[in-house]
Amino acid sequence: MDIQWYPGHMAKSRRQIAEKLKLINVAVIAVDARAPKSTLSDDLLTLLSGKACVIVLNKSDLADERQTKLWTDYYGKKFGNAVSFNAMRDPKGALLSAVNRAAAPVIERYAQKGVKKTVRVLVAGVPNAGKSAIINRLAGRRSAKEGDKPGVTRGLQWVKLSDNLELLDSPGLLWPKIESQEAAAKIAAIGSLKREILDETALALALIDMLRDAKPGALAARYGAAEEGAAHEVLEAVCRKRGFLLRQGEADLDRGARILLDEFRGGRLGRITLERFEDDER
Ligand SMILES: Nc1nc2c(ncn2[C@@H]2O[C@H](COP(=O)(O)OP(=O)(O)OP(=O)(O)O)[C@@H](O)[C@H]2O)c(=O)[nH]1
Ligand SMILES: [Mg+2]
Repeated sequence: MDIQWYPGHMAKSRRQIAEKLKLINVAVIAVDARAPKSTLSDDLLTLLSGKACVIVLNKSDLADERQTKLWTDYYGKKFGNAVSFNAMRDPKGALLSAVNRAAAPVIERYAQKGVKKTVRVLVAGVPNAGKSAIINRLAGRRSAKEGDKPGVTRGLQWVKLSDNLELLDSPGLLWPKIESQEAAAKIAAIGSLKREILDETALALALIDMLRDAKPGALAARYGAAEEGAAHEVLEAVCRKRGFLLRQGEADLDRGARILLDEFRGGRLGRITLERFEDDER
């Protein structure tokens, strides 16, 4: 599978974020807990270098709990602050504390001059990671537009939490050059790339391999089909089990692919992390 992914407007979004950086005291970087490595962009880290950061492993409800803990601990040590989060459900306390911890030195500096500082927090990350949902959770209201597809947030938007805390929502960012097709496939599998730019059948075949590696037995348990053999045989078996057949009795692979992607993304195959902490070379 060959993924090409950098739409023209992303360079503009990156520029818009860069223009606002002077105002920003803390950067909340939203990564997807199902792919905590591939969704943490080096390009974004470079853009934000020097800022106090909080890494949020969002959508933790869809990821393997143990893996999320390992990755959160690791990022906490590496970047100072990291929390796992479910923007649909979790109370905001732990994340707010992490933001306040990250902001503390700035607040302190201003306090010494007798000034009460408004802390400005950028929320950034790959498309569809849940940036707007995180903001809404922190705000306790639907201030930012959310949606279950990438590219929902189009421009920068300030959301005021209180007199001394403001959040900046931003459009999802990818980076110009794909370093690894493997990472790109994971980013695609979790739903951070637009459907229109993907060969979904090829992606579903790649996802079958990822799933067999990340959680053996998950495919068999969900679809009642053998998960050994070539990926296309597994997809075919899924189609047959679900009755996705074309007129001549052939498996409707495109339909099966779409369902598999949707069900994985919706957590129907269980809580799965595609990047095992133990496997990573650090
Ligand atoms: N299960 C689950 N779903 C989540 C979580 N956070 C966000 N979502 C859902 O994921 C989808 C994407 O959320 P958004 O907040 O729009 O994501 P975003 O990062 O702002 O996306 P863009 O603006 O398109 O870059 C929405 O359907 C959210 O309801 C989470 O922690 N768990
Ligand atoms: Mg958004």
